[in-house]
Amino acid sequence: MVIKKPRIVIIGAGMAGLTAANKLYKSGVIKGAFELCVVEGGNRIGGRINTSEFGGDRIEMGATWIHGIGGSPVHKIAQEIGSLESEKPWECMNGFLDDPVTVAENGYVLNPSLVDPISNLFINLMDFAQGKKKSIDGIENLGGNASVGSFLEKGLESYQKMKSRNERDDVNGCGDWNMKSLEKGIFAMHENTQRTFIAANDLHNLDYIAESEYVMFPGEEITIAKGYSSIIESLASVLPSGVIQLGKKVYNIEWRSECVAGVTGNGHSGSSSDSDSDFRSSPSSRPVTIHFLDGTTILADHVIVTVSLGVLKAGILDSDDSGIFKFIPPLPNFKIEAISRLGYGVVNKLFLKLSPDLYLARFPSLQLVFHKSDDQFKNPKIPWWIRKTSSLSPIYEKSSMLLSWFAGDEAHELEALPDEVILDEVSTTISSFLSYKKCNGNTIKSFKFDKVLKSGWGNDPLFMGSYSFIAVGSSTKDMDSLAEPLTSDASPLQILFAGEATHTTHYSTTHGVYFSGLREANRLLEHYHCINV
Ligand SMILES: Cc1cc2nc3c(=O)[nH]c(=O)nc-3n(C[C@H](O)[C@H](O)[C@H](O)COP(=O)(O)OP(=O)(O)OC[C@H]3O[C@@H](n4cnc5c(N)ncnc54)[C@H](O)[C@@H]3O)c2cc1C
Ligand SMILES: *[C@@H]1O[C@H](CO)[C@@H](O)[C@H](O)[C@H]1NC(C)=O
Ligand SMILES: CC(=O)N[C@H]1CO[C@H](CO)[C@@H](O)[C@@H]1O
Repeated sequence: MVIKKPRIVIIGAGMAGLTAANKLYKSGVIKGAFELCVVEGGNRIGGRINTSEFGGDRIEMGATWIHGIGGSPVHKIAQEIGSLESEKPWECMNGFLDDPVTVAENGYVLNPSLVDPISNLFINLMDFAQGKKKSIDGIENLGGNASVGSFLEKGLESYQKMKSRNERDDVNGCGDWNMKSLEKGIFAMHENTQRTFIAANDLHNLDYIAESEYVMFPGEEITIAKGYSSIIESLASVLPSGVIQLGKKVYNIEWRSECVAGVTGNGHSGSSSDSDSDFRSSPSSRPVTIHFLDGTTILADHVIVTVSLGVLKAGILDSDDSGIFKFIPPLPNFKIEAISRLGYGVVNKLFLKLSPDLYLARFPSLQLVFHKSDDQFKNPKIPWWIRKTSSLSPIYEKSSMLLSWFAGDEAHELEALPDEVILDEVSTTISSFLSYKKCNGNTIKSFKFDKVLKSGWGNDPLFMGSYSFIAVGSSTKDMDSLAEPLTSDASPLQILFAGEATHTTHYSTTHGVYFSGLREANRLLEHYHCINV
């Protein structure tokens, strides 16, 4: 009789799944220790890494930056495979563009002497919240707040109090703005940039304490010349064809919950441990059965789940069993609670190609300051979904391809709008912001864009959003709970969890994802080394 090798199935061919597959293949499969396959619901690998072409440029629809090259495993791979150089220009090849032009609604170009003090205040406040600074000159009573949003609000208030600002302080030549409203507008612009970093609709929902627990890698932040997908392809290249199966959308996962023994799950009530009515009379030798939407099934000894926190949340909320990612029996309570508490939001990128007759000299790296939505001076032609956009910039110097980032409700709306509406409303907005050019005798009647491309992370059922954050009411402990494997005495390590939302200090980033994939691969490798396969 042939003894069956243990079978490991990885759900999801994003960064987490492919990192784990790469490690398990090199350290286990080629030694004959077990079988491996990766099942992916979409028709491509990469997940939230999605390098694309648009208007002749290589652009990133998802992950864009290596957030700090010092110690980053993603940077190391990119270096090793020669992905950091290219003949063709690439998105943000010059880093963050210098010398942005800041314009306030209705076309007031702001002097850096107005913008910089508020930008510095914002940076100082964030440094304080992140524990990099112990005090801020002239500002007292910081900290002790529940959310980053309320902390920032208080910081600006203290600043304006210190400067004795009031509504009557004019700003020279900016008719419908006064000093107080202008400072608020500039501050809000920075908050809106922060929303896109965090994927939070509202910074009042971002936990204050967690902000200081997050770890950034040191060094420059750079983009990848040959595209982020080159990292993915490199990880996948060790796997023989057939290991990755595309178009396999998981519907539900049947596992055996008898004697659930969470590694650190003591004190959590394991809801499912006593409800084990579905113990089968002649159980298969493999404890887990994965059911796909196409009606097929795969049996497995171990499953590494790497689907997004958004997909896990949708599975929990989906009470009418409409076929979104389910566990049977349901996950233990402590996991359900962690999944529910953690924050997960939408960020989308919008690319716009300038009309050829408008290439002009050079489109500026534009920072946008909007009136508050209840301000009497606000321009009624600018729609609400553009009012929290903080910038519109060429993707590299002199490029005619422009990029804006959107978060939260605005990012959702962007997905829902037809391309023509986007083109029309952005043109109107930018034309009104840049109408100042008229003053220079250099009349620009309207800014026209030819083509538009936007990402769609919020509505895609394979993602349901972009990345996670620590919401008020949750903590990084919830990420540990999420990372805890489901295991039982009879069938150890049945279900393991990797992915962006399972790393407590580097969540939301590709390098955090990489570490989580290695962590789960190593968990299985250790398990099998112990019993000397
Ligand atoms: C717009 C945007 C910008 C970003 N910018 C950056 C950045 O600059 N720097 C950075 O470090 N990170 C960035 N990120 C975050 C980064 O992309 C993610 O953290 C990372 O790619 C997530 O990898 P993952 O493997 O955890 O999940 P995923 O990439 O989501 O992989 C999970 C896979 O599971 C599949 N799947 C889902 N449901 C099912 C199912 N039912 N059956 C089968 N398969 C399923 C999905 O199709 C997907 O391929 C960005 C993300 C977005 C969306
Ligand atoms: C990935 O990129 C392609 C374009 O190459 C795009 O059509 C698709 O919508 C992108 N996926 C998401 C979720 O944005
Ligand atoms: C939740 C919390 O601690 N909020 C505090 C934020 O800071 C202000 C000003 O110090 C306090 O009044 C709040 O209680």
